[in-house]
Amino acid sequence: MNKNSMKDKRIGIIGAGPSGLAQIRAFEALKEQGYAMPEIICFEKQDNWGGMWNYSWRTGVGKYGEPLHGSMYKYLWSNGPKECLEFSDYSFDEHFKKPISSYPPRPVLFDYIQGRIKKSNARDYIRFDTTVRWVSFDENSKKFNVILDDLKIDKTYSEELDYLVVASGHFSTPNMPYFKGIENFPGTVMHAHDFRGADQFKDRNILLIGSSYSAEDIGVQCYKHGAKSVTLSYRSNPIGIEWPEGIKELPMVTHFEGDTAFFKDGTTEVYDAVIMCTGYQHKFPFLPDELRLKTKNNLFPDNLYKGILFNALPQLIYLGMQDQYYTFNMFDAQAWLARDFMMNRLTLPKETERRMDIDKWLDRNNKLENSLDNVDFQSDYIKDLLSLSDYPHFNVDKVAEMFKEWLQDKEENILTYRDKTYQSVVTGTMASQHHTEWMDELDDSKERYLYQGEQEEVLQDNL
Ligand code: FAD
Ligand code: NA7
Repeated sequence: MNKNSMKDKRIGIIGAGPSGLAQIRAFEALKEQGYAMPEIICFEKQDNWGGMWNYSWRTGVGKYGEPLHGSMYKYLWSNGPKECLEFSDYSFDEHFKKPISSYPPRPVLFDYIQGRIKKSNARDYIRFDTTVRWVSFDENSKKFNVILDDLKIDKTYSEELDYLVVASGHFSTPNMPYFKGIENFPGTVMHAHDFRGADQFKDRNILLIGSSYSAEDIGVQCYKHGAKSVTLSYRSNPIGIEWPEGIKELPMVTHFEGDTAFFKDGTTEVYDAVIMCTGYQHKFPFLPDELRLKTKNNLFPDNLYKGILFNALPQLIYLGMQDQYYTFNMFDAQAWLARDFMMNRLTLPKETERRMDIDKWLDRNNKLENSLDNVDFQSDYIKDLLSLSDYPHFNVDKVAEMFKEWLQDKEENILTYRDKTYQSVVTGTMASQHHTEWMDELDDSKERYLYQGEQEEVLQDNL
């Protein structure tokens, strides 16, 4: 292929979170091989990159009145082993220059994400404080028209683009169910999206609705930081592990009367706060009906060929729209393939054949029965992606094994699973043990995390 053939094309990326940054990195990797780059513009509504990992103390709206993106909170530690998400072209060893533990806190992973992208001129591609308002596609010119707001100077303008990559995330718009009587609940009622840390729930009796990642982690965080009692209320299935005294699971709430919650099994209990850990909506307010991905949170959203290319219009690409076991390395594998498609390095089969491929994955997705099946499914999906691009291969089977061990670790002890260590499939390095057990570690700062304890004090004293 002619290495200059794409240089007049314009590519837009919506969002500079891990998925959008993966897309930029994928192009940079090709540039290093001597390819002329198309014009790349990434639109990011926040004032920094990192997406979810860019913590905000705000709730509701950002400083320019846009819906606040972030759902992460203080004291958030990785909820899976870092060895399961490691970039295969930028290892933890390369970034931190020493082994670190398997479950770093948010600021440390944020630092890692930035390390890879800071090595290039990625920032030059990104327009911060810029919200995508509306997208349309012109059938004649075969181009997208994207309407944007420069929030800082309050100016609306538009861009014409040949390809559009939607990397705007899907854990930001709350799914907020209604329960009869909740409007009269006298205490705090919030969605997990607005939870910013466990401090305010010290000595409180809290009720979490949901039985997935958010309920599990917010429940454990509140327990760790001194909540009086934590109750998780499940709709379909309980998490079903042996909880420590002070955390329990009950079936679904039926209704509230004042500060009392009534549960399906007849139990009633009084609470100080209710946190809806009821998941998120895939929400794309900037996309018209015919271009919008419409899906629930699952491992293979419909209508995306290879999980990324909108089948009716492959020039429209979605990254990271799946429910996630794999995260950063999956976004990379997707972004490399998307890049090859945009660079004419990948020839697509016909729409009907693509549809058959999608159906094959959907069919298998429908038959998944448990978390172990889910891990195998997403692992096979990653292998499929890796077989189609030159993203540096990694041992996916080994990562799948680690995910299964992680599930087991959590089941054995939800309070200590983050003290376990795993081996990198990228470098072979064994993670180190964190200097403090997770339950005793109340400081999630990078400085504290990277501090080497007495060893470092001795070193400092000798300087
Ligand atoms: P996001 O990180 O959500 O980034 C999307 C970006 O798009 C944002 O920067 C946003 O501002 C921007 N954007 C959105 N709309 C617009 C618009 N209209 N115009 C311009 N820009 C826009 N993953 C893990 O691997 N480990 C964990 O421990 C972990 N914990 C999590 C905890 C919580 C509470 C949540 C919510 C998620 C967690 N995740 C975790 C998953 C996390 O979502 C992914 O790791 C990752 O952030 C997804 O990257 P993304 O780029 O697809 O989306
Ligand atoms: P998930 O994983 O989508 O889970 C949502 C949970 O909320 C799940 O247990 C649902 O029960 C429950 N839910 C959803 N709607 C309702 C209603 N109407 N009533 C009661 N319960 C409901 O979202 P999470 O926030 O836990 O995790 C998302 C990401 O954030 C994840 O990647 C983490 O890393 C952090 P169900 O089982 O469907 O019956």
